[in-house]
Amino acid sequence: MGMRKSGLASATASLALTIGVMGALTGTASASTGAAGAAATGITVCKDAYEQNCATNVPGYVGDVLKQVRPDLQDSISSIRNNSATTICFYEHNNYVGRGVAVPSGGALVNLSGTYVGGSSMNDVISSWAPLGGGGPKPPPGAAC
Ligand SMILES: [Ca+2]
Repeated sequence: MGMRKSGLASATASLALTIGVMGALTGTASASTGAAGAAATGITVCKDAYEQNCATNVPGYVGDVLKQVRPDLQDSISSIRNNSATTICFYEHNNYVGRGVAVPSGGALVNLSGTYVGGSSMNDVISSWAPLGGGGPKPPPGAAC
């Protein structure tokens, strides 16, 4: 009797340990997927200035923010960070049309209210984006594209 209880307690402790280890491994696996996997584009778009209220690791090609990323971000993006490997051009209309603003690899625009293209601000207008073609020099953050 005492022996059975002890065996059960041991099995339970062993199971708990296994679950704990699995949890740790899963955490490690998902962290490394986040760093190197397809989902980690490094592109962050935010509803508010200074990188507040963000969607992280959004796709590199987004033709329609409302349908592909988050409905509330359509015409609402106020800051951007691009930690992808390429310059991304962010456009005011769907499907890569209209005024565009470049964000180079490793660059950010933390307050689009201060970024003017064609005489008006790029704040709360962005509706699509895509990598900027060509192998030329990187444009400065905020350059028209
Ligand atoms: Ca906004």
